[in-house]
Amino acid sequence: MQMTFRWYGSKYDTVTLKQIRQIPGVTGVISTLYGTAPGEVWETADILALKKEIEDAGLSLAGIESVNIHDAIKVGTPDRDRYIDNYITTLERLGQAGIHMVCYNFMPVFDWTRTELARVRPDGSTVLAYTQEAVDALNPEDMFASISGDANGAILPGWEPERMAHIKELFEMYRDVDDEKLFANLKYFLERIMPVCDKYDINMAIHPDDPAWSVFGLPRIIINKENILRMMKMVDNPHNGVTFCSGSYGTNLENDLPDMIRSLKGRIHFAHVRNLKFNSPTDFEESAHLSSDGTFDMYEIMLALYDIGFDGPIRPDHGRMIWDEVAMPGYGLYDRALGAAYLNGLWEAIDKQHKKEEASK
Ligand SMILES: [Mn+2]
Repeated sequence: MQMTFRWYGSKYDTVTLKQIRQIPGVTGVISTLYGTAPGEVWETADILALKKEIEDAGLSLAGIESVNIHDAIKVGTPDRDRYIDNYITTLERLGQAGIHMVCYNFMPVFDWTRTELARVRPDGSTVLAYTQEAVDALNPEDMFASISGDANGAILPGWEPERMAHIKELFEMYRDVDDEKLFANLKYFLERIMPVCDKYDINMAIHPDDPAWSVFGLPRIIINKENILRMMKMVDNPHNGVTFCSGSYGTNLENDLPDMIRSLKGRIHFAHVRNLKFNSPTDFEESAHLSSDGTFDMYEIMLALYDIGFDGPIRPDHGRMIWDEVAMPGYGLYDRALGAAYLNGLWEAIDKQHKKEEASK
């Protein structure tokens, strides 16, 4: 595996590449052209400039998170082919630039959903949190207002104000889209992009829906083992793979995370590893990465990744806001750096133990 760190670009991120370079064991950056809208073709010059900036800082551009999917593709409107053509052009250009992993998601209307961006924990840190009760009490239009007001001035991924201004129309677009239609539209999209992925060896890594269930009556399909295996099978190409995000699949306590990882051997192209702390099955908050601070056994998650021979980029995920840092919620430097160091520590211990056992056989 390669330990990486998500970075939004020097125009948007409070964290610098120099700081990332100084986190022990972090060698790569996961980035995007944050200013582009879903459906736009990425300019080669912009891709190369991003890559060069990262490489000049002594890091590698280990993959893109995300190239977002236009709603026309998810809904399956008559003009979807135009947007898929644009997507293919972007993939072509990324492939030509030597980029081989692209994360994306297929969530209708909203990207990840939280009801609080700064819940105070007993240690004084603040974290993103979710309660089903709060979602049930809101209508979708208010959701955006409630989430954007608390973002430390940052634009949250998937919650771009330009899109959210049209939220009523977006909901209208998805009115007739159920799980089956969404699966069919995903299949159509994947079948069209696989040739360019084969040509340039680009691993597509779908990010799970977060939380892993329907919100506001919208369909959500990338939520559990059954559905993700269905997706692998319906377009059975190794380039059709997943981002294994423990914090997203983990929102549903019925998801057995190590078991899911093992069932996806060979198809996990990117890993987001973080912990959650559940206060009840419908109330969770993001905790420190350490097992004992949350609900998940992080050792078992890393062991499962090790056992399947995972060799793609991995990154710590949302962190707590600590030490008075002001940054995009979830995306400060300090707690994610602690997360990277911890995950590297687990991996080193697992690897050394494994090699010792092999040597003594
Ligand atoms: Mn994630």
